[in-house]
Amino acid sequence: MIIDVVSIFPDYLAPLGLSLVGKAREQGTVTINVHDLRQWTTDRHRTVDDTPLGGGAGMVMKPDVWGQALDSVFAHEELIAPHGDKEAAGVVSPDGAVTDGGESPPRRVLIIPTPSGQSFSQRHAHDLATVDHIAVACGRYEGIDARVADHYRDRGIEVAELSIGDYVLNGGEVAAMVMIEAIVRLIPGVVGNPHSLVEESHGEAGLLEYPVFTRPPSWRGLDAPAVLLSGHHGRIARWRRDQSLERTARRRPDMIEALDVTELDAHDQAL
Ligand code: 6GU
Repeated sequence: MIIDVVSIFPDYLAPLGLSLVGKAREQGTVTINVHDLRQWTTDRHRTVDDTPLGGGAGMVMKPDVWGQALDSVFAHEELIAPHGDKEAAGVVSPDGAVTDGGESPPRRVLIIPTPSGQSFSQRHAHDLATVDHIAVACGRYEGIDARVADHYRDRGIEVAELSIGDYVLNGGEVAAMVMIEAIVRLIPGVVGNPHSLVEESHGEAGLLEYPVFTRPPSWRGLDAPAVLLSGHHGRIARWRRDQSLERTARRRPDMIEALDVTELDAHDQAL
């Protein structure tokens, strides 16, 4: 996967060199390029914004500068991963298997982080983890001229305007990092133990994760639940299931409403 991030504060994205995402980059599982939007300005002041048409507070990011930036980033992709020749482009697993036969055209998505977008969820993360090329357009001020999204959609690029929650940040950079981390950890081989992806909160069960404990069994007068020390796998699974349900009901009643009852029952029968 290739991810191109465009921002007027490229240094803001430095944490993408650390930890799990940093390791995935070193391994070559993902290529992340961070670009300074101002390199695509042409005026002496390197202007990226202008006053809103129709009036109002704040500034709007200029479509011409974003157009130059995103044209460049999406053109670049063809050079790196020529359509139909992924093997030559180096998309080969360490064991030599080619990930994709090269029959399908590369999937390209433009993510525009914005507080007025759809809510980014684990479902989006799973879907975006299968994309060949993601460009992330980080806006500041009051946002990016709306024609930018329309233009790339018209050109056949999937455009996802996504919010990370109901609060306002100063720009898209932190939201971009949140989404990139959620996506990259779902690419096969990035998280060491694939089982840790299965049971986690917001996974398939639609429930929050149960509470977890480790040694010592007693700490500052607090005992870990005895069932976890029983060695009885069936009782442990049942207890964890109950804890997940109780925790979800208390903390996220909206998630209980959304549960598929048939699926829930099927899962419970198996315990
Ligand atoms: Cl994606 N951007 C900004 N600026 N603020 C946000 C957000 C995104 N998601 C929640 N708040």
